[in-house]
Amino acid sequence: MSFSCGMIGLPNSGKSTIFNALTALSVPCHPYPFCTIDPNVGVIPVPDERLAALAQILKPEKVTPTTIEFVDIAGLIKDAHKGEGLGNKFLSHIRNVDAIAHVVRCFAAENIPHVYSNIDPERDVEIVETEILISDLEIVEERLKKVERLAKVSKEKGEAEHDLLLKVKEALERGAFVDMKRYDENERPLIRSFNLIATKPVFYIANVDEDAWSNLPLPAVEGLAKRDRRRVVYICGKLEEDLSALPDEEKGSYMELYNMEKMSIGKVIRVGYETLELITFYTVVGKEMRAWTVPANTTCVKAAGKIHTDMEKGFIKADVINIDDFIRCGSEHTAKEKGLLRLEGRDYIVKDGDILHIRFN
Ligand SMILES: Nc1nc2c(ncn2[C@@H]2O[C@H](COP(=O)(O)OP(=O)(O)OP(=O)(O)O)[C@@H](O)[C@H]2O)c(=O)[nH]1
Ligand SMILES: [Mg+2]
Repeated sequence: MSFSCGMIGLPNSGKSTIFNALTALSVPCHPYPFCTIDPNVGVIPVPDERLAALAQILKPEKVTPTTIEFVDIAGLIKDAHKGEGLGNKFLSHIRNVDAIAHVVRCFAAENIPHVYSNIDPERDVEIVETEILISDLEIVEERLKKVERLAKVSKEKGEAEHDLLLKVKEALERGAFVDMKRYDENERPLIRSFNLIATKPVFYIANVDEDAWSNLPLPAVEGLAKRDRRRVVYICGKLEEDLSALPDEEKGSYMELYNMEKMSIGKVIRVGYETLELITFYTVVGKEMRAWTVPANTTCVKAAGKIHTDMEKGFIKADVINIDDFIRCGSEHTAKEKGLLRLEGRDYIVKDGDILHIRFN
């Protein structure tokens, strides 16, 4: 199962357009608000230069990159919690994602109405996030009621949850996303079980005009990113959607025309991936080379379990070599000679870029 990013933003901010560019699919996006009603879901390979470099050396028959899922949902407007627009119930489609991509409209385009008439990233972000906070508050309040009812039957039951719900409620009422780092390791799983959106890490996707490239970065967006300590990826959604539909050999000349060195979709995927605080490890088994994703601080035995439950159950040891070392040495043999191949046990914390060879019973 892939880790996932839910896309939020105002209607007509370009969520579906960017989703299309990411997935090279074609879901409808039209210049009228609330074009998306049901969610669009796409699983996308994560671009990985190290994996490509390793493939150059080993030339395996099959290279499997790791993936990330993007979920494109309907747009939110002010007072969605009171039923404005499509309301806020559709947010349930992104309650289980791992991170949030907030698409912010920075392109003007007079023929595409902006729900609040003019371009104003700060105002738009505030509107969308306020609706998220209100929707989360509704959930927290419902759950508080339930826990309070339960407490009448058994005093201890639900006490910890009650305290935690109050803490989270207070944060939401302050108008801020919940900083999960402030909670300890025992509290986090319980908070996650509330399925709130405001506890997930966020990054911004600033959707800009084609002719805005030379004026980047945009001060209003940079201000938001700095204030919220979030990363930003600039993209010209429409242009990248069009480019993604072209054959590779034609892309280059168009990109030159627009002074683009690289498409931004790769960066969107990469930043989405990095926002999740994940690490990548690799396996080379038989004819297949493969990248895998696990959260940072995963033990070797758990990483083995990601590949196959039998590997976790019968785990003995793992041969470990860093992918950059391997690429630098050019072969496993040279890496071994230089002492770069290590034998690690079950509690070893897997590092980003480790190539693992699991020995198991
Ligand atoms: N000029 C320009 N138009 C864009 C850009 N990105 C999206 N659009 C257009 O804006 C309109 C709305 O885009 P969508 O991707 O449907 O917007 P959305 O955020 O998914 O909207 P809802 O589904 O209604 O919430 C479409 O006509 C797009 O072609 C852009 O970067 N520049
Ligand atoms: Mg849409």
